[in-house]
Amino acid sequence: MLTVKDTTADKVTGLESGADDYLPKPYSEIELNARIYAALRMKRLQDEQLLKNRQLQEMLTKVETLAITDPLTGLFNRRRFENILELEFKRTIRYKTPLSCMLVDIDHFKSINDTFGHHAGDCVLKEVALVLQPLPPRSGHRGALGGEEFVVILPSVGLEGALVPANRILQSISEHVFSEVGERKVTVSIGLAAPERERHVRQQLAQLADVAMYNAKRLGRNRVETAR
Ligand code: GH3
Ligand code: MG
Ligand code: MG
Repeated sequence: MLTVKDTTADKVTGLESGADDYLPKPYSEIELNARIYAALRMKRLQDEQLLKNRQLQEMLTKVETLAITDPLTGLFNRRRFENILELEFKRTIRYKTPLSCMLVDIDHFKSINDTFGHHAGDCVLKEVALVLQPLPPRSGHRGALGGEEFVVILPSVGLEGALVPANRILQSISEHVFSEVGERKVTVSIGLAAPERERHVRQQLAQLADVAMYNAKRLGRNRVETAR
């Protein structure tokens, strides 16, 4: 700001109204240039800092995404699963809406590995995720829990309602032709559980689904069992 007003109060008013610097007239051109260059130096430092902050933020976002993603399938991982389950559980209790949890475990996966190799096993895992992804309901949260276990959290869907998508998954997997395992059919066993109103805590829900899934194994695999 260049002005004829040059009392201290004038300078303060000028700076307070947004001027970065203040020179009274008559001014010296040399001083004006020196002050402009000083201001440009500050600006460059600020710009560099902004850029650094932005790069840092991008890196943080990437790391955060990696931390909640299963590297093989791209689905969310166990950590994120716990998180979503907790959020959905709270919602269920607050709004008294249903909720169900589906645990999907590949049948005899060890033998797939043993027969076709670990790489083929990995391909099967990826393809199971691809089959799961587009199946209804769209609101279902799909995750990979590590190993050969998958999970689907179904907000606003009760135990009866969850049987439909569960059977759909069962059928889609058993009909899918997997690329690295020749003629071999791949099946899954599914355990379903739903919280009884306000009685179950979050961990119990996952445990119940696990028990139901093991019942499905015990009863012959390639089937859905619900926890009652
Ligand atoms: P079940 O029908 O009872 O579930 O039998 P299963 O063979 O599927 O179950 P089990 O728990 O005995 O074996 C799971 C196998 O999954 C053992 C392990 O080597 C394999 N596995 C775990 N994680 C991975 C992975 O990321 N990639 C591959 N290829 N194999 C994995
Ligand atoms: Mg398993
Ligand atoms: Mg298994």
